[in-house]
Amino acid sequence: MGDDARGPLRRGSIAVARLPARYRPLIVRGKLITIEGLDGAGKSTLAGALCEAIGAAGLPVELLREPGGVALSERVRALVKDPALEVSAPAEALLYAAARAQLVRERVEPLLHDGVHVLLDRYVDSSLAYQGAARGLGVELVREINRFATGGLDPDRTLLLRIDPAEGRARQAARDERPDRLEREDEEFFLCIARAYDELAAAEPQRIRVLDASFTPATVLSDALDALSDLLALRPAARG
Ligand code: ATM
Repeated sequence: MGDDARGPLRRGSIAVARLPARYRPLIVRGKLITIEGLDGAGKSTLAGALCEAIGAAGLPVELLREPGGVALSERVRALVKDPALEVSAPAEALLYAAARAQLVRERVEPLLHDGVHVLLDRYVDSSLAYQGAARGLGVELVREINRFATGGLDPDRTLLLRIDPAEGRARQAARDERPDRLEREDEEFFLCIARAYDELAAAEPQRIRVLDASFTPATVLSDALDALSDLLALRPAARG
């Protein structure tokens, strides 16, 4: 028996006892849930609240972010956000894809294999909207690059936090942080991303559930749990 075969592991807010190897085939694969939207839509707030709510419902869950989540990808995050660097559109798309490739192999796939649900703050749809549409590389080309990067790992469900780009910008400005390289782009860039997200959602309504991000965080959380209830078999009580 390998040394990873037993012992409690912290997963989100609950402890999961690992099963001996012979019971591994009985573990149901975890679900990959991604959260998307413009900056200022409240993705991180929702992601944290969702992780707590799913953990409180007794399900193993882990929250990760993109780009990031593992050492290599956190370093790529610092690169792509650095306003001092010149980064061409193809380089940008490949950097995000490289960060994703590492995260998928090092963390996401092993967690899903262990039956842990993974909540991911941004994933391939971000690249389709930002690099494919707004940077003008083409959604299909960027999709292809990412198929290679992820080995074809698609989300089981995606929550798209929809916000008016001007409101997103205002919320972002109110945070009083130095804008990163992408946040310095003009209004048209963010309008283009918002349109691209809408098109992606219209093309895949079963996977991508659109949530109105102008509501309060509590309402957005409740809407998100409704949008995940079938996937995670959540009982109404778990949805507060
Ligand atoms: P946040 O963690 O603040 O979402 O930062 C990630 C930035 O990287 C965000 N920038 N803005 N504005 C969106 C951008 N991004 C991409 O352009 N493509 C991607 O594939 C991902 C994951 C993020």
